[in-house]
Amino acid sequence: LFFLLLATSSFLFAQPKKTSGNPLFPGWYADPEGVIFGNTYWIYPTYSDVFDRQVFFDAFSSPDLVHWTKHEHILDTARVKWARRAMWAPAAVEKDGKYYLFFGANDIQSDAENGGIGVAVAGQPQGPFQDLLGKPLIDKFQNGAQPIDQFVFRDKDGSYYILYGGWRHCNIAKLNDDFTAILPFEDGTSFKEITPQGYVEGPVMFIKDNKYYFMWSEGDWGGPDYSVAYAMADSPFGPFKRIGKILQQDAAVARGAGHHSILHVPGAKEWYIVYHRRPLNEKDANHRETCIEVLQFDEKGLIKPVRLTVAGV
Ligand code: FUB
Repeated sequence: LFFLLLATSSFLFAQPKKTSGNPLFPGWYADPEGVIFGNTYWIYPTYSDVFDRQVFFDAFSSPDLVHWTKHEHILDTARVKWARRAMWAPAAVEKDGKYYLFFGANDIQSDAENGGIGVAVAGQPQGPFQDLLGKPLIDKFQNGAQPIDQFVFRDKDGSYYILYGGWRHCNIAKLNDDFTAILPFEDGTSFKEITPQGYVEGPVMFIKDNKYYFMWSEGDWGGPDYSVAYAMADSPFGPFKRIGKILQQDAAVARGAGHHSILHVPGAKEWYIVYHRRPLNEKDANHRETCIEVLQFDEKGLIKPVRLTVAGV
């Protein structure tokens, strides 16, 4: 009787799973871009295959963060003529019924090389995506910012901005209506530097209670101390006041926690941070897994430190 009661009570009081747990899905998936299209959660990560090549993207969709469907090869280098090698760190956005995937390619180290940030478009979130321009949208260093790690942000007035930048520089630029060009600002410049203190790469921006939150990755991307920090401002152009780190390695769980994005259903109580991290026993720089945690704010709107979990909640 005791065991029957125990089994019945644990059934009645069992909490429904909130996510599929960490990692969210198997495979070396990094730089996860989490985004909500309609009633569906989507994640667009970088994929590193067994040869450490990053020549195509898979995407994952879920109605509930628990059950995931994998969408294979939504874009690959064969469909992007100028992408000779690695494509990574996608940013996804829906506009006027079309789905856009911004990505970095070729990892250029100077303006003499071909590559930078490209844009692909599809009629549905699972692709297949096609290269929109036949060339990069941003192919040069501006203000010292390497054209990688882009994030597309929709401001309150409906304007779209692209934030991007490696090499410890972050730029913001205004996108035109169909994402085929960068629009100059009123002062005639096209790129404004908004690098906050400590910034390395992987910018993310969102608005909450009229405040602009700017988050980024810092530390060495291949090392254990990779982490996420943030700043706040009253405008997308800053000035951004650094608040501090909120996500970092936990020697008991995983190392190298960084390159993240945010999931929040408008009006819902829950906020989530989607990020990658390295299993404790992994040494390969590209062996990173996509994970999720709850993101919480205190009464002043400051982000509380995030705990790395195995359960993913
Ligand atoms: O995946 C390649 C690089 O690793 C990204 O550009 C960085 O943000 C880091 O996550």
